[in-house]
Amino acid sequence: MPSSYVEDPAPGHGSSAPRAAFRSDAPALSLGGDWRFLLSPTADAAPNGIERDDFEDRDWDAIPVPGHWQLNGHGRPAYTNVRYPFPVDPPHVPSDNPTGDYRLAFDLPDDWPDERPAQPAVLRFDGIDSCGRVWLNGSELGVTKGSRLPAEFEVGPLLRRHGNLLAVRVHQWSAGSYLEDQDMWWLSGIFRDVTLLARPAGGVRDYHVDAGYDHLTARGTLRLDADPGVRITVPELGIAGLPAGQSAQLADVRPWSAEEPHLYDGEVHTDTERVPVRVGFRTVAIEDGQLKVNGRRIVFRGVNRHEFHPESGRVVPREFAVADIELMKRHNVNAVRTSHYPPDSAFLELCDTYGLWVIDENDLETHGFGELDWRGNPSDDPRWADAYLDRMRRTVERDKNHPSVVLWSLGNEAGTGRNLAAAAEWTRRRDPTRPVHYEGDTDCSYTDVHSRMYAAHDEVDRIGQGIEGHERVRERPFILCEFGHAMGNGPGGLLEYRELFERHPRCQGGFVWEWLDHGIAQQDAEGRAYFAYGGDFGEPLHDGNFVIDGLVHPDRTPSPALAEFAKVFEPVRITAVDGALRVTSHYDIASTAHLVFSWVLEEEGTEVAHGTLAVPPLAPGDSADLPLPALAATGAESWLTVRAALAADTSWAPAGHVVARGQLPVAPKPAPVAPAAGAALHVTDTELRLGPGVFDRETGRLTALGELTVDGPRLDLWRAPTDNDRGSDDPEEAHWRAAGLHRIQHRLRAVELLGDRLVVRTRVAPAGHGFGMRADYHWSADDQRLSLRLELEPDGTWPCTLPRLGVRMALPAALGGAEWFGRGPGEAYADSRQAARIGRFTSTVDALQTPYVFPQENGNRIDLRWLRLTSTDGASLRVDGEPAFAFTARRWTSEQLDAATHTTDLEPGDTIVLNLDLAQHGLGTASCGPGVLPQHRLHPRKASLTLTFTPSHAQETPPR
Ligand code: IPT
Repeated sequence: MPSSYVEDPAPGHGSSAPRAAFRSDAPALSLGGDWRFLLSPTADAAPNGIERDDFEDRDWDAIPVPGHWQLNGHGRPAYTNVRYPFPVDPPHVPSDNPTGDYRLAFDLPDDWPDERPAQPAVLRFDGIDSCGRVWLNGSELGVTKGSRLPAEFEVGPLLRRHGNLLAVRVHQWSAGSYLEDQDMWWLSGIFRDVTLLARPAGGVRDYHVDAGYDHLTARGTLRLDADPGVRITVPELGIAGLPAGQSAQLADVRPWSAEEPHLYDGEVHTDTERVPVRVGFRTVAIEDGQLKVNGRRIVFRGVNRHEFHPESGRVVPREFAVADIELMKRHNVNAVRTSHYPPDSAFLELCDTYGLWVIDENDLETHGFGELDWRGNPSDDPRWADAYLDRMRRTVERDKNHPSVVLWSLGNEAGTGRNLAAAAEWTRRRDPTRPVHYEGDTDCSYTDVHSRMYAAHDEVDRIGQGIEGHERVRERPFILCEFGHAMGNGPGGLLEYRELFERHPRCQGGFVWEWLDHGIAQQDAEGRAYFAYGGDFGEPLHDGNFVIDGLVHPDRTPSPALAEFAKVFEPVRITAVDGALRVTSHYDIASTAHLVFSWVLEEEGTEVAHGTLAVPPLAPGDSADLPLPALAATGAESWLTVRAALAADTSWAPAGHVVARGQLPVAPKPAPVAPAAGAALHVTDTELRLGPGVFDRETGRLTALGELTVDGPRLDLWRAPTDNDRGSDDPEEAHWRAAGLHRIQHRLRAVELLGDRLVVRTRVAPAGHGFGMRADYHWSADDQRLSLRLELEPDGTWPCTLPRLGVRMALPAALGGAEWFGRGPGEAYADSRQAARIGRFTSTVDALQTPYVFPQENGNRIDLRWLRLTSTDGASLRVDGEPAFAFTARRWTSEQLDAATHTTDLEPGDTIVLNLDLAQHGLGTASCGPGVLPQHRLHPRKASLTLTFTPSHAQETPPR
């Protein structure tokens, strides 16, 4: 029989009232480190008496606290998205309820205050997943639930100078698990800090610093709410000992914002305790249907952030939190939704300091009830009312002093019901300074902000026009609490969302799902590193790689999508308008005075001139038109690149960091290079020779280019489907496979020898279908160059779009270097191409690959004028294209990429597979959200592409 507290829907018990998280000058003892640990398969199997001093734990293992037992050699992680990994039988949990017993013996440090009667002290747990029962020195302190929320227990009278014994029994499953169905790994244990805090008599129990800003008068109002006797001092503002309950009016304060996070250092204090505080003045309001901070409309250019580390799970070392924030700021992210629970408090301190708007979300999700049409959903069941309120209180009380927090969120995907409405009401009463958010309240009956997830562009447009949704929501600010599902390669369509946020004042941005891939670092049998996802730990029920959907890879390497985000949401836009240069500020609050502007002129990607630009400081929304720098006429294709960079170092990036960039064409591409012509066709029994090209006599296939052995090029329509191709109820991939695009056949219609030209006519089609594509290869050459004009024409009625349209060829593996003039440096697709600029780039075939945790199409470079692949011995192959083309180059085929499920499945073969494309289908975000927008879809069409191949020889080895 399970212990009653485990299955009790009520919150835990025995802990003290929730309060703000803070560190003071009172003594504190971190209890992190190695604890003794025993994992039992069920609660009943756990030993009796672990709280007793004389209990023998010599056979137990050591385990780090904070930590998850599944990532420290006990049990295994499991991933489910929506479904509960146990029967939905609330509030019951499985009998097989892994139970971890933790024991720690500790002494008080010598300088710990020693008073009679005993000095008060609290034992603080910042997070135990999912339910912990706690004893100190044989006495039970209580039970805590609410995994990502703190619990404090009074322990003063129980403490001993030496030989304290702390015991904690942690159950993997509890009634609380029904409220914690967030889309993430199920990971258990004491995973946040444990601290013993001395509580001086007459100290600061709790406090709320309310610091408002009136943008009309530039006045700040500072008010401290706390017990009588508590005071606040902020020297810079001349505030010395303002007592709790009083407020001070302050002229000319510098407000706090995500763009200018000004904080005033101060202290909340009593005679016996001092708490350092950082005060940020700002006022959040909803006016005219818009969310405003300090009187200004703000736009969330945000991300959803889970707490995750590839080795330690939801134990996130501080330097990783800092790295996250620096990466966000450097990529023009200005907001975070703490999906779907309050993060470690340290993260919010960093948001205050660096400047990010935060939606702080309660630790609550009951998504799995959706599978039952929300029958029995705790959100509307009175038995869970206390638990809902308890969680919300612990969130708000803990985090109320952070200026970065501008909205409270009741939770995520928990249906709707009275318990949520009550939580909203309590929150509004407790903290009238921040609006309440919850996406599931679709008609805003108890929330302040209209929020949706994954709404398609046209729907957002209708919302912006005020012609969609309940009457009440039409007057509210609108945000996308989730959009742009960043699973695998994608999302596409961010630019079109940004345009909507600019068109409609009430559409105030959103939060990309999500910040990072939750891949768990593993090694295969050969010791090769890879990242694991759902199913890799033998889970009977799992949701595969749906947990790999971030803008950064698990090790925080930015994915191409993050570069796209940075470009789409850049705070300054640089464009060409009627021969002038227009600079527009898209900051919400800051002026552009902190930026310096510079320009570079490049001819065919090589810098020929540069200079600086004097741009007057612009207020938000303003723009300036500047004359173009006087530039000498050039013969080659030339582009002017203008950059806006930080003038001085900031906390998140050094001076010179580029925040925005624009490119203007200066001199167009000269007339296209004429295809090679004039060389005669030589015919032997087995071969056709045309300039540097050698063809198979029978099939007309190219077999050599000069000294390079090649195979192809042949028409190719397939790509390894992306997660977005595979997603949605009506996946593009299913149509492609049904049409047989992954198994097309090439029928030779004719090989025509026409003097100085070779024409190879084919029809390309999948088995079992009547439609196909005529692909005719028109070859001509001179002595050095071989040109192909590919003529394509659909035949019959095609049922679907095409993954790609181009040719594939095999090249010697030695051609592992790449240089091109076109867009780069990163990958780009039709609907995710803002980050790719025109330039000359170098890379290697290996470095061209984006190692998506779940392998799929990647690495496409677009708008190439030319490409050169090189080998270390000096051999090379240059390809010029008309029109511009795209390429991917890999050491494996699309079919191998398609079959791979982990990065370690990709083994280099003995050729390089080069795809040269006219186009690829866009990416979209159908893995969760809308598919590819009509303008980015690739339909079968009549098309022509000219490619000129110029091979060059390996350098001869110099004589010895
Ligand atoms: C949405 C969830 O809120 C989020 O946690 C995550 O699971 C995301 O989907 C997909 O990765 S809910 C979905 C039903 C729209």
